[in-house]
Amino acid sequence: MKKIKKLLVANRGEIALRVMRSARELGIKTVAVYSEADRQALHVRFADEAVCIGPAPSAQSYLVMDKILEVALQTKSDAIHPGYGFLSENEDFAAKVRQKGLIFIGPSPESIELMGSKLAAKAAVAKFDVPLVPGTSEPISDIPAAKKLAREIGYPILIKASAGGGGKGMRIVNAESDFENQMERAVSEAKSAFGDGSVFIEKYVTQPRHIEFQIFGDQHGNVVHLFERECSIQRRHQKVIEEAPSSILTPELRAKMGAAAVNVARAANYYNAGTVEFIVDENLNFYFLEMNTRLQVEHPVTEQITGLDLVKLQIKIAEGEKLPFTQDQLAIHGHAIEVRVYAEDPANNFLPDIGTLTTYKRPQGHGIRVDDGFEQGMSVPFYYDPMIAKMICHDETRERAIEKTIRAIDEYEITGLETTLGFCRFVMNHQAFRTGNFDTKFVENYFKPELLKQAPIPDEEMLTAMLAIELKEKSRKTSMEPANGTTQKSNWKKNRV
Ligand code: MV4
Repeated sequence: MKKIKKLLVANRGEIALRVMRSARELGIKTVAVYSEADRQALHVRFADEAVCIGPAPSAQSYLVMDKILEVALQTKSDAIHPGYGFLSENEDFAAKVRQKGLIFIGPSPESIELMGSKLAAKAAVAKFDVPLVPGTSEPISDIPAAKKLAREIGYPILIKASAGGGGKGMRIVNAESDFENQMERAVSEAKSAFGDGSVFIEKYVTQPRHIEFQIFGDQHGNVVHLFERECSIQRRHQKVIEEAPSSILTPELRAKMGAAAVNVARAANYYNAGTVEFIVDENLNFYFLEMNTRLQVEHPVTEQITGLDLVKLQIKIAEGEKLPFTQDQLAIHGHAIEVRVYAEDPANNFLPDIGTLTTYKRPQGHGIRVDDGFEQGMSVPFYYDPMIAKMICHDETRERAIEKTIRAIDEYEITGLETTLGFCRFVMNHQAFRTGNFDTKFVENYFKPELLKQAPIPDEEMLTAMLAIELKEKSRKTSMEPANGTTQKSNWKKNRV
């Protein structure tokens, strides 16, 4: 057990601030690193010490391992927190941090490496009774053999790059006539993008929901899950809205998926925070997709429903402490929704919109949390991710959390650039979202920029649906029935409007 007295945060923006706040509460000194574009950034001002590590482009600053390690040693830091993105899932960085005698706040380099290879991950978890999408767990290169397999699995199928992830390097094949062409493209794309041309094939689940489980392990072999997050509202594989819990999980299915998520962690000898991604099909079959070996952007929704500070937990575990609770001591409290406020124009294909926050006023009130890295008058630099803020609303039920989110969006004042706030209000008001009948194709199926122009007026049908949900919610409180009338055999897809 080694107590951390000083922590270097190898990141920027809201997550750097979020990590430093928890560190400070634990009496840990903080060190910021920053690029020349971030001299005035809030994470630099918040930290006890700050060191410039290079020019604006991240390849010359936030991604330069040796520079960051040098600053950690110079400032006599004991540990490094990588946040998300940048070096957070780089096994070489995690290994180098250790070689310098420092603590990496995250899993072992071996766990990061294992999960970085989608094929190695599938092979490892297959032995632990974790459901996988029908397909191959070996790289496939022989075209006739691959075609035969694809025919057995049944079209449509998906070709995925082993070194890919997060939707990168995926190709859908609808018919055998298209197979050879797509396979050749997938291999050459994977080679040039990742330096590894290994691909595999899976049955394509056409309308999946994306449900992920937060897991936590300590260095003594204990692993728990902190329930799920529903992340189906995305565009270009980028999440915009996340919530917990998911309205389609029954307590039984939650327990089953949670146990599978814990098994994924066990298969990787995993410790610290991690996320196990599943897709769930219309019959509520669930399949393991991949594991993210970092703290995720959307971790606050889990914090709101569990009452835990995940960063503090990460630090304690990195110090060698045991998990302070067992699975049966954890429970879900209420419902939390996160909306991501990006400097993007939803009316223009969600293209980044850089500029200055001429007005920036956060919403306030009970159950509202805003994690951001900006103040009024600051500009959103074009070098990095255009996320301005995450707003997390927490209330007793899903319906109340939705109402609170709408109220808070209306209260949020941002001028000077376009944001995703209006799009998020559109989602909150949409019947498919309200009733829980949506999947990863929500944006594709329902969103048109014109819809943002008129204020949505709930029609009679909508009011009736809302009333029905309200009544259901009331009776559920006493009967312990799952939300939205879902039973083991859900009909969330059949009800689509
Ligand atoms: C899939 C799939 C359907 N079938 N695999 C996208 C991100 C990466 N984690 C894997 N992804 C998918 N894998 C099979 N066999 C659909 C997706 C997918 C998706 C998954 C989660 C959230 C959003 C998505 C959007 C498009 C495709």
